[in-house]
Amino acid sequence: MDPVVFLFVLLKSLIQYPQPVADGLDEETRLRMEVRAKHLEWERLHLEQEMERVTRKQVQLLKLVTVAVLLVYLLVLWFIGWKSSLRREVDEEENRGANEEQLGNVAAHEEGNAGNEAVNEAEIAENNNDVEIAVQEEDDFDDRIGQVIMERIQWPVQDLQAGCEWITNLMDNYSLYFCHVLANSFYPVLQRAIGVGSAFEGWSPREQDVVYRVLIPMTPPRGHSFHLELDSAGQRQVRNFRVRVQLECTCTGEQQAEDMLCFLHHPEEELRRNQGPSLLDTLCTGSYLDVQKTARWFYQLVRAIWPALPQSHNWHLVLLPSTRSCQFKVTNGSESFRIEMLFGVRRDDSAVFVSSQTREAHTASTIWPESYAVAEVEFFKHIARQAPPDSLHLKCLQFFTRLPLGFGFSTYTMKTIVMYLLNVTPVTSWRRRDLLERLQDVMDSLRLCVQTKHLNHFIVGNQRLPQDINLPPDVQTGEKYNLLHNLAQDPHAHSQAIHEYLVLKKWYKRILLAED
Ligand SMILES: *[C@@H]1O[C@H](CO)[C@@H](O)[C@H](O)[C@H]1NC(C)=O
Ligand SMILES: CC(=O)N[C@H]1CO[C@H](CO)[C@@H](O)[C@@H]1O
Ligand SMILES: [Zn+2]
Repeated sequence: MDPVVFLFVLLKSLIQYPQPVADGLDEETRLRMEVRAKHLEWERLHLEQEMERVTRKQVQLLKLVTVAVLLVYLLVLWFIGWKSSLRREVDEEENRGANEEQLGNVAAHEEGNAGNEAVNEAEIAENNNDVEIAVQEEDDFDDRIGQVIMERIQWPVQDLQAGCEWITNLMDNYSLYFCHVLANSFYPVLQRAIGVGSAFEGWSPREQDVVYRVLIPMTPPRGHSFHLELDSAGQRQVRNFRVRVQLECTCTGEQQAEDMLCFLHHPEEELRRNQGPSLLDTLCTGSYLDVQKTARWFYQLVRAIWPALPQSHNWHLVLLPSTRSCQFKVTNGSESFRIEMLFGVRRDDSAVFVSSQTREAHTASTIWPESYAVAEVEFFKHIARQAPPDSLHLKCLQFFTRLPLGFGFSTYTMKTIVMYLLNVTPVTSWRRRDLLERLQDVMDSLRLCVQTKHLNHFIVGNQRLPQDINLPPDVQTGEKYNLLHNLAQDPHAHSQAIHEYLVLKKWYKRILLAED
């Protein structure tokens, strides 16, 4: 077996260490689990020895290389220093000579000086060349390291950009029909879908089953208004909202509309006979917009419109179950895309939404958690606009989000670390020659986070975000929250995280320094 694969299998078996045995278990099971635990323990010891041996060898190798590079570097520096001190001596001598000559023959002096200048210029140029060559050599060296690392990592084969374009096209097609179908109704008005999540940010932790996520902003239909209410009963870590739907008078004023009856001031009988139901009677529970009802409505729309789309000729639509979003897959025999349509309401004019997406398993159907997905995708776009085309920041992120698959660090933790680094390092320092340094930055940051049990959310309370990402004031100045709060609260989780960090570090070194 390939040693790397072997290690990974071992690691996985370690992570799936059996849970504490419940009291009711029979003796045989207990025995079997004990044997298994022993076996795992043995595997762990073996693994540790293997790791130690490998790292010791690699550290020695690394030391040798470092010493060699340092020696060469010192030699170059010494050579430059020697040459420039030599030049200084020569200059001083010549200046002294020139001064003496000045007293004598002016014409001869001028000639000599001109000659000196020419010589000096040539020498300075030569010295500059030496420095440039030294810097260039160092860059080349780093670039080769970067190249080796790039070749060593097995990058997933995926064309996210083509996928995103296809999905955007599909959503635009859907959008036309949404407008058409909903024109005279009092359902939410659906705005253009916004691609969010890893695929639209340009990276993805998984090779198969990339999920293309879009968020569809909803605005109130005629005669209605939305009011976002912070739900204080929620936990501190997640800010939950409810969307209160209110009927507005359309007799006069801003909302005035000729082709509809006012929900507030026309007799109920007339409304029932001549006009569709208000949003309160369709997708709401009480006076609050209901996520699950809205999701079911989305499913109906997606299914009903599909046959009308040009894509339906060559592609097959499969709806997938979900209570808080609309998930489906489209397949054409050789290729398939998995799509998740989330929906939400924009907070003011900002990049923050309240959305149907949730991390919690059981969220009441009228609860809309605050979502920063759009702000994050905007951050990645902001970086992409400024970064050179050969920037590897997304590869760095991809590397680290694939690496801990099966480890205790979430992809969101790794993404947050990379976002922080992107925000403080110049966008030009993510090229191939900087790769080793940037990867090391991520590892160092992760170590620091685990040590201090602290990693703030990247969006909430971050006042150093790029100006073009518009946040509501309460989010911008909001209380920061610690994504690693569980490490701070649970000592066991903390020691587990330290252990996982150490394993991850060995794994990381193993990949970067692997001997062929
Ligand atoms: C499926 O779609 C992909 C990409 O659009 C295309 O390259 C491929 O030829 C299609 N396959 C079939 C069987 O139509
Ligand atoms: C209006 C619109 O976006 N139409 C697009 C629908 O999809 C086809 C191909 O899938 C495009 O060619 C259209 O431009
Ligand atoms: Zn009215």
